[in-house]
Amino acid sequence: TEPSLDEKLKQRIEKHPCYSEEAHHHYARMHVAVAPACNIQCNYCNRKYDCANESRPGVVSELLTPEEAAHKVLVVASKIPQMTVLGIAGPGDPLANPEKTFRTFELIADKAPDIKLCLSTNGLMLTEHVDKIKQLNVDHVTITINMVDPEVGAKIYPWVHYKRKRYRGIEGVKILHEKQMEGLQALREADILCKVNSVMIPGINDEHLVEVDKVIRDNGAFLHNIMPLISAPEHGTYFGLNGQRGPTPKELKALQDNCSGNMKMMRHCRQCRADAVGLLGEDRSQEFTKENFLEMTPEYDI
Ligand code: CLF
Ligand code: SF4
Repeated sequence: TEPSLDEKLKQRIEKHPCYSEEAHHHYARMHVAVAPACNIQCNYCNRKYDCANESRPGVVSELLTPEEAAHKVLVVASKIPQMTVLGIAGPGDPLANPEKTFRTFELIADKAPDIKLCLSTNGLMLTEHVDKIKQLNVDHVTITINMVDPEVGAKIYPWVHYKRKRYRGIEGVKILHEKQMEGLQALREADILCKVNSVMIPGINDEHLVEVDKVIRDNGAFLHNIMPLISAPEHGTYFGLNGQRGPTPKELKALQDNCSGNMKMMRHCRQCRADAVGLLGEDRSQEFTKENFLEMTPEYDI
């Protein structure tokens, strides 16, 4: 059984299609792809495509400037009134592109203050930016946490780029791990709702994710979303060189069941693209390509 949420918390999530399973039937989200750079390397990532930590592999989203992104949000909001949440989730790491990410949020908060702002990050630069995130009223932050043991992490992350220096192997993973844990605590202290995404990689972190679930829950995460590795070389995802497979739906469900303590487990994630538009199950991104939306004017002032 799910824990009972107090009224205030309910209100914060009731129109967010990812944080509330119920909401995803009625409310839509959109992403704007304003953040191209990334500061770590995941073994399953091919940089030609969207960030695989919050995205469907094999998809190339059209990069936008913050101004183009803000225009797009107003256009979409006037065509899709159920659109309640604007997320920045790539195509790289939003906090490896802080100027672009925050400029976009500022423009949207100014022109469409009713739209909830959402952010997804690998967590490396979260503590540096948590004050700004709070100040901009971003109430939903996702951190992708694939391990809490750097030995496991060493099989997932070959390097981390932190403060102008590249750290290889376990040295880099330790920095990432510490920063992710600090980031979780900083979100808790700032009272920002935190979801954790974990990519399930059979034979690498699948059993370990039970421990990850426990640690993040103890550190105040609100929701855990375990996503399957989608491993397909033709889609630009691969794991190392040895043809790592993704989990079967049965394996994924078994792990999610194993983890379900007293924290909610997200089970309706659709692994969206970095320029996704619409309800979680529908993809309307192609109605709003740059070529299209730049020609459209919002139907009303929001
Ligand atoms: Fe986007 Fe992510 Fe915000 Fe949702 S998606 S930044 S929390 S608004 Fe949602 Fe898509 Fe799954 Fe992400 S279904 S990939 S969990
Ligand atoms: Fe790729 Fe995302 Fe990992 Fe960066 S955080 S390497 S963009 S999957």
